[in-house]
Amino acid sequence: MGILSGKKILITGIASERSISAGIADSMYEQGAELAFTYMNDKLKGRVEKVAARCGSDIVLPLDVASDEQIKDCFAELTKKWEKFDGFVHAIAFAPPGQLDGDYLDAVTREGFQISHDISSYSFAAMAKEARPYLNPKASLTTLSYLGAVAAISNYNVMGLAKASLEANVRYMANALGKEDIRVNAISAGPIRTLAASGISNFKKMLALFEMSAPLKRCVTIKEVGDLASVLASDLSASLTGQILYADNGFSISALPDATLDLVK
Ligand code: NAD
Ligand code: 0WE
Repeated sequence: MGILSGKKILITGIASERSISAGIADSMYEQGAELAFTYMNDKLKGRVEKVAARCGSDIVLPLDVASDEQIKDCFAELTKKWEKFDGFVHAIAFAPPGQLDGDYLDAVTREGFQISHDISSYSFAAMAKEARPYLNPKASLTTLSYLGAVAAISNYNVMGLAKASLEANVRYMANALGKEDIRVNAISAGPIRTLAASGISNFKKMLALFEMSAPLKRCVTIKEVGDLASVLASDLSASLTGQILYADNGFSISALPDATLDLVK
């Protein structure tokens, strides 16, 4: 029996086998959860169905979080299958092309700012608003963040601001939902090669530097992030809410790693 047996959890954010949320789904399925899935558009439907099938699920629903109507419809459809459920995973981020490259002030625009905050932060609260009536006590909501929320990282630009907003959102949502015994947390993951990371300048170099610098001397895998997400969704973390947990092999606690000192003569 796994730590999630009897739990029903909705997974968003799968765009490929490499998606962090695919690693989360695999871990949660291994831990005995019943899963349902969303896909952003028809292009991604088949890929999500594939992950759903291997996780024993045939609940695959459309959800573009830019649309309030789609968010409403998604939970209305879900509750035709599940009267109540035990939480969801929000693994969604988007900044318009051009925002995540070069000098922050040159790149940022009013529209880029608005869209990235809407899709990457507001959508977490928007989903919680609609899911609320259907959530069981002890439900758990989890989102994905990145270190760029709390430190300036070249090229991450306006996404850093959107993640800072998302992390504050975690605290305000935890505060609002606590009275219903619903917990809200984020996992701040180290860099992982996914579609969201493809086309990012110097990503390969970032991974190499990460591997050298992190106390555990390796990159983070989607399965490792998935296993932490399973703990957050389970009753084994019943006292944990409003927190940002770092699934980063210790990278963020090290200020001057030996390996980077060796880069200088
Ligand atoms: P990914 O490209 O596999 O997933 C991003 C998902 O966002 C996609 O499935 C896409 O369909 C979805 N999405 C974008 N706009 C949407 C919309 N309007 N409606 C619904 N879905 C939408 O990449 P990933 O790396 O697995 O990203 C998942 C989460 O993890 C993101 O929040 C990302 O910021 C975060 N994260 C990623 C890394 C990394 O290095 N890959 C590190 C830390 C945090
Ligand atoms: O959150 C992210 C990236 C999310 C993302 C990616 C894209 C690429 C394509 C959001 N919007 C878009 N829009 C697009 O048009 N990550 C944590 C991955 C990531 O992105 C970086 C990173 C890391 C890590 C950008 C610069 C520096 C590091």
